[in-house]
Parts: sequence; C-alpha cells; structure tokens
Amino acid sequence: MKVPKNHPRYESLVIRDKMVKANEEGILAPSALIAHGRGEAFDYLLGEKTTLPAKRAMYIAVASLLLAENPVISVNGNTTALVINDIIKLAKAVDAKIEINLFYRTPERVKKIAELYEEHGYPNVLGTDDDELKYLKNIENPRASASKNGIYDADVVLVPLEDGDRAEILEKTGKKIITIDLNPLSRTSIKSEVSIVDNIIRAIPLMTQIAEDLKEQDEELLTELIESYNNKENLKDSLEEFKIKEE
Ligand code: PTJ
Repeated sequence: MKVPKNHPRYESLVIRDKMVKANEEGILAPSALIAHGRGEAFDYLLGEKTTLPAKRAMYIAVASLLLAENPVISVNGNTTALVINDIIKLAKAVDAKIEINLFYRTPERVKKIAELYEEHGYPNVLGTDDDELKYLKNIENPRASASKNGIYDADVVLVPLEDGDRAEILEKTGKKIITIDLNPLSRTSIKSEVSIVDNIIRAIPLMTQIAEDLKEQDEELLTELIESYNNKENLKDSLEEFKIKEE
C-alpha cells in the first residue's frame, strides 16, 4: 500500500505496512499484529515521544550491557520486523550477542528470521535449530529454552517486547533482565530489573547513541549510576506520563 506523505498518521501507517509485509513473509507470530496494535495504543497515549523516565532507564540499561560479561539481546518476530538494522548496530555498540527467542517458535520462522539477519550482514545469530539449546533452570518448557552460549550463559539480557511468561522464567534465573515495553503495567515491565517504557523504534537507536557516550566513561561511574537507580520508582514515573494532558 502506498501511504500518501501528507497523511497525518504517515509514520504510523508506514510502520503498519512494514508489519503487514513481515506477516506475509512468515516472520511474525499469528498474534503479532494484535501485540503491535496494543503497542500503538499505548504509544498514542504517550504522545509518541520518549519520556524522561524512559531515557533514565535506557542509561541504566546501556550501562548494564556495557559492564556485562556476556550480554545478549533477545529478538522475536516483531523486533526483527521493526528494527533489525538498529538491533545489529546496538549489539555491535555494546558488544552483545543476538539470540532468536520466539514465544510461538516454529522451525520455519526461526529459519526465516535467521536468514534475514544474515541478509542484513549478521550471520552469527544464536538460538537457531542448529544451535545447542538448553533449558533454563531445568524448566522443561519451550519458553525456557535458550542458547548454551547465549541467554543460557548470559548475565544481562535485553528482551524487548517480551511475553510475561517468558519474562517471569528469565527473572527467576537471577540474570539481569532489561525490557522495552510500552505497557508499564505488563508482567514483563513489572518483573524486569530495568523497564524501558518506550517504542522500540525510538528506543533502540537512542540506546546506541547512549552507548557511544557511556563507553567513554569509567566503569566506576557506570556502577554508581546503576546503583542509584530504582526501577519501581521509575516505572511509577513512566505510568504518570500516560496521564492525558489537555492542550
Ligand atoms: O515472535 P514471537 O513468537 O516471539 O511473538 C511475539 C509476540 C509479541 C507476539 C509475543 O511475545 C506476545 O504475544 O507478546 P505480548 O504478550 O502481546 O506482549 C507484547 C508487549 O509489547 C505488549 O505489552 C505491547 O504493549 C508491547 N509492544 C507492542 N509493540 C511495541 C511494544 N513495546 C515497545 N515497542 C513496540 N513497538
């Protein structure tokens, strides 16, 4: 569909179009467009802008990824369809691995998503069916599978747009879980150690910029920054941003 440039919702429609195409190509889960629509509604109420609490959480997230021994960015269908290039850039900036981690996992989708990363210049994506997958904390549930060298062994995991079940399992492993979720009341936002309430489309490029800045700072300062942060308080502040303001 050709979206007219002067349409008041131009950007949102272009993104929808991207999602529709990804759906036709078999990248997305059957309920992915519902999840996207829910995200759109939250973003609309947020004014489609990155808030101060979201930015604060991004600094903590990036500092945590930079200090991690084995940081991993978990990607699903929606994340791949929306921001594949930005994810690759962020992974390079913080020296993290990328792992495919699907809630509705099928061999066909895993293969298509892995091929897409390869086409975009990233051939080493983890979590494919050729990879050695292990169960986190011996939980024999498809939601608990993880790459041996990736999430299974990670100390810090960024899981954008995650489902609540999976977030709960990950949180129980003792790993530091960072999420990007437009819903501040989701189980994922509540269970994570760092919750960024923003659209991944804005968050991932901004986090890459932050990484370029924080890389120059010494580790002590990054540690202090992390220690001074309270995710519960920050989530409350994020929720406040949804209050509808009159023009
Ligand atoms: O590709 P798969 O198989 O791993 O499946 C992916 C989905 C997203 C379908 C699956 O994980 C799922 O059903 O997720 P939920 O439970 O719908 O949660 C998705 C969360 O992401 C919701 O809280 C949405 O508000 C939020 N969300 C949607 N779009 C965005 C978003 N958050 C940030 N940026 C977005 N663009």
